[in-house]
This record gives sequence, C-alpha cells and structure tokens, in this order.
Amino acid sequence: MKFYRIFSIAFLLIVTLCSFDSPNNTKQADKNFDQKKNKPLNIIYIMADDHAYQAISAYGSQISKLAPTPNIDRIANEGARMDAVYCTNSICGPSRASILTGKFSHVNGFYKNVDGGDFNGEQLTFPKIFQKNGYQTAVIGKWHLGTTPTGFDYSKVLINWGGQGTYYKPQFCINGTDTIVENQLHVTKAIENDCLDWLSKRDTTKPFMLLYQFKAPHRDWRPDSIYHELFSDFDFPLPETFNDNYEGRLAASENMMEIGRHLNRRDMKQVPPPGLSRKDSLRWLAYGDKGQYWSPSDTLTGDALKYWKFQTYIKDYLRCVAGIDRAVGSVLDYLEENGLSENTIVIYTSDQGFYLGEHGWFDKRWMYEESFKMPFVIKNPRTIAAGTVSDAMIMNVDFAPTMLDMVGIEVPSEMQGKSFKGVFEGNEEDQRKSVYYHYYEWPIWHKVQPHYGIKTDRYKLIHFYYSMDVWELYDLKTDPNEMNNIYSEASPELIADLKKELHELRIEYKDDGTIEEMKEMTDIVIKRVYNEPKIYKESNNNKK
Ligand code: SGN
Ligand code: CA
Repeated sequence: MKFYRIFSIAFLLIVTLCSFDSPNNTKQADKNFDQKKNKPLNIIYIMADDHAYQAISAYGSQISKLAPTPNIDRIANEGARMDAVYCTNSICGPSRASILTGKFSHVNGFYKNVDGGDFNGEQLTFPKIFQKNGYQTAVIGKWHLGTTPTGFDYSKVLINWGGQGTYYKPQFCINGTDTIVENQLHVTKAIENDCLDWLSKRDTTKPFMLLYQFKAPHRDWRPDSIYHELFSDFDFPLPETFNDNYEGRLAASENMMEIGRHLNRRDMKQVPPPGLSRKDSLRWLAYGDKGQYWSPSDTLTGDALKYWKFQTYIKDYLRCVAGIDRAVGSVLDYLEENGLSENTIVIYTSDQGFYLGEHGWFDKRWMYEESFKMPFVIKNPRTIAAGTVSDAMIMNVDFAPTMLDMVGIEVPSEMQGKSFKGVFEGNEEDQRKSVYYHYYEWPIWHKVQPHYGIKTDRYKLIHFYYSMDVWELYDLKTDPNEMNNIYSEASPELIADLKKELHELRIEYKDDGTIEEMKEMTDIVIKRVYNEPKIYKESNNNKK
C-alpha cells in the first residue's frame, strides 16, 4: 500500500514535469512555477457576447451605477481595469477568431459573420499551445465559429441559431459529437453549472485553461425569469448622444440600428396575435427590423415611443448582465474556496463593445468608441497589483500572446499581436502608439459601411470605402463622443501624419490590398459548412 502511494506520487510528479517539457518551450518548466508555492498558473478566460464597458460598474458609467456588477468588479479590484482595449473587427466570430489566433481577420481568414464561411480550426491557436504545454483545456458556452473547437480536451458549445445559441432551450454540442438540449435552465445558468462541474471534475495534477463564454447579453436580450422584476421601479438615464442626427457623418446616417426605428417586436417582447402560423408569427415578430413603423399602443408615439423602446431594451439587457455577474461570482468563489485564487489568472471581457443608446443605437460594428472598445479586467495575483488602472492601448490580437507570456510560454512569432504583460511591470517602451481597425460585413445586419482606420491617443481617422469614399476624423480630446467630423477642416499636416501611420500599419499587418480587393472580400459569399451533428441539422430544418 505504502509502496503504491509512493509510486503513484512519483508517477504523478513525472507526468506533471513531463507535461511541461515541450519542444515548443524549454524555459516554461521553471518560469511557470511560482518559486515559493511551486504551483503553476491556471487561466480562466471569461468572455460575454456584446457586453458594453458602459454596463460594468468598474468602468463607472451612469447606468452601471444603477445596475452594478460587483463580481466583475472584484476582478478589477483584485487586479486591473484596462481602459483602452480595442477589437480589430467589431463583430462576433471575427473578434473570437482574432483572439484565438493572435492574428488580424484577413490573416486568420474569418473576417465576416455572414457569408464568411467557417473558422479554419487547423491553424495555430492559443488553446492548442496551452494544451501542448501540459495544460488541461476546455471551452464552455458560446463559440460561434462554425467548425468544432480544436485544441481543447473538453468542449461544450452552443450550436443552435447558427451557433448563436438561444436563451431558452439552447442546444450544445459536446466534443464535436453529442448534441444535448437544455430544457430547464436559462443559458447563462447552464453554462455556469457546466463550468463549475468541469472545474470540480478536472484532473488536479495539471494546470488548466478554461474559456468560459456566455451567450448573454446578446440580442434579443432575454433574461432569466429570476431577474424579470429587477429595475422595474425606476428608469435609466438617456445617454448624451441619444438623439444624434448624424450630421457630417454620411455612413452613420444610413445605419439600420436605431432604437427609435429598428427594434422589432421580438426585441420588445411582444406576443403575436393568436392563430398565426409559425411562419407568420416569426414575420410578425421580426416586424420593425427594416424600419417598419409599429407601436404597442395607439397612443404611444414619437419621443415617448423611442423612450419606451430604450427602457425596455436597456432593462432586459442589464437583467441579462445581472445573470452573468452572478455566474462570474460563483466561479470566483469556487477559486477562493478551493485555494486556487492565488495561482489563477482571471480575465473578463466581451467579444466587442456595444451601443446602449449612444448615437441612438443598439448593436456594434462601427469604429466609434462604444463598439470598438472592449471591456477588459484581469487579475493575476503574481504580477498585477490590486486596483491597477491602465490606459495602455491594446488590441484583441494581443490577448493570446499576453496569456502565453504570463505563464511563461514562448509566444510564436507568427502571431501578429504582442504581449502586454510589460504594461504591469512599467515597461513603457512596450506600449502601442496606435491601434488598427477593419470591418468588412455589408449590408446585413444593420447597414454599416465597411471601413478601416487608426486611433492614436488623441485622434481617430476612419475611411468608409465600400459604396462611398468618405473619410472621418475625430479629436477625442475635445470631442470624446465623436459628434464632429473635422476631416475637412483639420490641418493637412495632421491628416498626412495620420494617413502615413495608417499606411504603415496596413503594411505591417499585411492588410494593404487595394480598395477593389477589399470590396471583393465584402462581396464574396462563402457558405458555412457546419461541422455539426445530424440531429442538430434535422431539428433546425424542422423549424423552418
Ligand atoms: C444577429 C442579430 C443582429 C446582430 C448579429 C451579429 N439579429 O443576427 O442584431 O448584429 O446577430 O451578432 S437577431 O435578430 O437575430 O438577434 S454577433 O454577436 O454574432 O456578432
Ligand atoms: Ca458579439
């Protein structure tokens, strides 16, 4: 018995050490262990879908003060709140693909959600590198990249509604083979339970890297019934730019994502009249999408109607956020209760930002601040001082290199992003001077012109190039809400400097195709070939 125990301890030790002895990274074994505690660093990467920084109380906005997120704030308080993290393409699948690969959309190939094909899971991603280096890896929740996740020991991802998943009766695919439908729980609760379950059953001899990814608070903002009464006794303030008239911004003026004009009956939780066929009732619910006028009552019109739509929208959105905050809290509690807090990096972010009524909008896609900027809080008790706030400019392609770097794994040179670990160690020279953006999808959904641009610490220059040729320039110091396009009145030197920097970034990131080539990328239709189990396809077809 004694011999067996000694043998198994020795065996475990060998297995653990061998698992770090990867040809990829010889330095890792010594770096990855805390010298004092001899424990490897784990990672929990938490990502919501469409969670605006304005709806996280650590960021201090007016609305978040009325709808606080104490658990997400715990991560910021115990670590850092990052104030200038940007996505390179503000749309779900493309942002996720950039995060996984550390590469820009046009390089990893997944640059459009609609007619953009499937993510090529054969390419190098950070979960694969963690896995190779002895980590136990898992992804649970929203994936939305078509193909079955690769690089994970365990995956349980949403597959219905084209990979979006639904709030109720969501369908999940486990390890690319088994499909299950969750009939009881709200999707956030189901994902929360699955993560806690995976954590409690994991192999404790190995470090872990878990992607914990919510469907909420994505459109159509359907909260768990336990939150239905939340915020029902007060209204939220309107954002400053709620009644923007888009003057001087042609692309914005052509949008189809206005709270006043494009929220449909389904978004507003209206109930179809009895007796309609399934097809007709779906059509009835989608009414409003294309700007068709509707009101829930004969008397609710004009500004009052727009106000009612905003309150209905924002309250449901924030109720979804409340569920996420609880689910973040239970995982943080698990880490504390199981002695894992000190050696686990926890990140909370969203696939992109979102409009909560700013410029009169919902949705994302624009290079304007609310959708370009991602919320990002991170705790790493070994290297990040509690209560850190940083305005270092970071892009989502930097996440993979940073996570690898933080645990001591070498960052592959093919990744275009770079580690921002140095930001927490006072390495100013590591910091970016500007960030780059490129969005391709057109016209659905929401009619946002393809555009690319650059943001420096003060200015933002954007080129809308698809069915117009329009430049916009904002001075973020004097006009943080981006209401005044100063392109035609700015000094030629300033414009020339910014264009030069933009041009250099396009060359550096290998995104220097001609306008015609970029338009072709928008026009090309690459059908998705879902690598999903037959049972899912059949049940989906039955719905049509
Ligand atoms: C759905 C939504 C859109 C949203 C896209 C992309 N419409 O199509 O409003 O922009 O997803 O979202 S819905 O009526 O079906 O909800 S993303 O998060 O996948 O990028
Ligand atoms: Ca999204």
